[in-house]
Amino acid sequence: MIAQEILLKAYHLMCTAKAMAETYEANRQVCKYVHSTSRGHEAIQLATAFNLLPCDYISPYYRDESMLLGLGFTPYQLMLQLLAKGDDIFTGGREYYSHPNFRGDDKPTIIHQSSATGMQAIPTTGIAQGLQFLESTKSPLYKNGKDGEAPVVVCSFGDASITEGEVSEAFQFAVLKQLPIIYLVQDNNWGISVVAEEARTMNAYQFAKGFKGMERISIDGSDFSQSYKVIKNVVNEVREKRHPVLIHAKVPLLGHHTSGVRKEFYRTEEDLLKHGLDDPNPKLRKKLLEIGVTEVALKEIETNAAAEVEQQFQQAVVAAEPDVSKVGEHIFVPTPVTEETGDRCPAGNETQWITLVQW
Ligand SMILES: Cc1ncc(C[n+]2csc(CCOP(=O)(O)OP(=O)(O)O)c2C)c(N)n1
Ligand SMILES: [Mg+2]
Repeated sequence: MIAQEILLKAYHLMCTAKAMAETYEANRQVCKYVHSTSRGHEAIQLATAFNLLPCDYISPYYRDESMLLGLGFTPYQLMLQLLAKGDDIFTGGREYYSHPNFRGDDKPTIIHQSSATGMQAIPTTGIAQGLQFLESTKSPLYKNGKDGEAPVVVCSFGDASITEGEVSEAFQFAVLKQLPIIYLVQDNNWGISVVAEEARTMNAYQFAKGFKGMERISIDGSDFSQSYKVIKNVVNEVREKRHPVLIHAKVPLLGHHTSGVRKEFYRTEEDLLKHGLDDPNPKLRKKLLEIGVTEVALKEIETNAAAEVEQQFQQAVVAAEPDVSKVGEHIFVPTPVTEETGDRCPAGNETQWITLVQW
């Protein structure tokens, strides 16, 4: 049984994501960058976020806005990136919507995210390798959760992106080294305007079978309760057993691929209707009614979420633009090492320069 409080929190954030998508669609002319929303993917994303700790690491992709809401980022913070505002906490208005990075004590760490699909696979698998190294060498840099939980890494993808070569490289290494990483593949059957049948012969679950040592599971990612239970179990397993797991989550795609395209142009009415049947929002609403939450209480959540989004969007619209004089900042981290130290030819060292071949 999942606590009612968790289900209500998920419903509130699902309604928030829905209101955000509607607000962005109605205000496309002021949204500086093309953006994707998480509509259809909310359940699996929230379930994932709710099961992570500040000691963990996650690489969300551009559709993971509900994941970011679930981790505790506010709509206002996300909107500052959408509108390319100076106070955007992720990139100071320099990058697309839902391209986060984060280092702090109250949420998992997020490395800088690229727009190249699938590109998160190798660096994020590298984080898991780094954790394994720190753990095995008992490094003071290795940080457990406050109750001693071992950290895990989550790498999130869309279904089309995992057909890319670098993703296979990452999977190969994760199974070879048995790294503590969860690959979450959100399968909406689409890669922009290309359907699965045009791009691949197998889904992520079937593909994962080829990687010896990869645990795998396929779930209905539009069902919050199922997603929450599975993610909780998988996260606990990886915390304890330290091995890679791939989660294949089937989800509908309810919005456009991005604001830059119109779904009606490349999707049939039948396809749109079929995806609409799996909307996670009414599914969770129905479940809440079944467990006794009243219609009045649900309406209140919906109204509050819409009002919060409206208020935060207006606030973001009037937020300051980036300061032109700071355009050169945040390109490289300033290095503390600016001068060479040490001795290249220490006394008593006869062979000073050898190459591996000479040796
Ligand atoms: C390396 C690379 N190739 C192509 C693109 C263009 N592109 C952007 S999104 C996308 C489709 C990705 O589909 P999927 O991974 O299934 O995610 P979804 O948008 O369906 O959630 C493509 C091909 C890109 N951004 N990067
Ligand atoms: Mg897809």
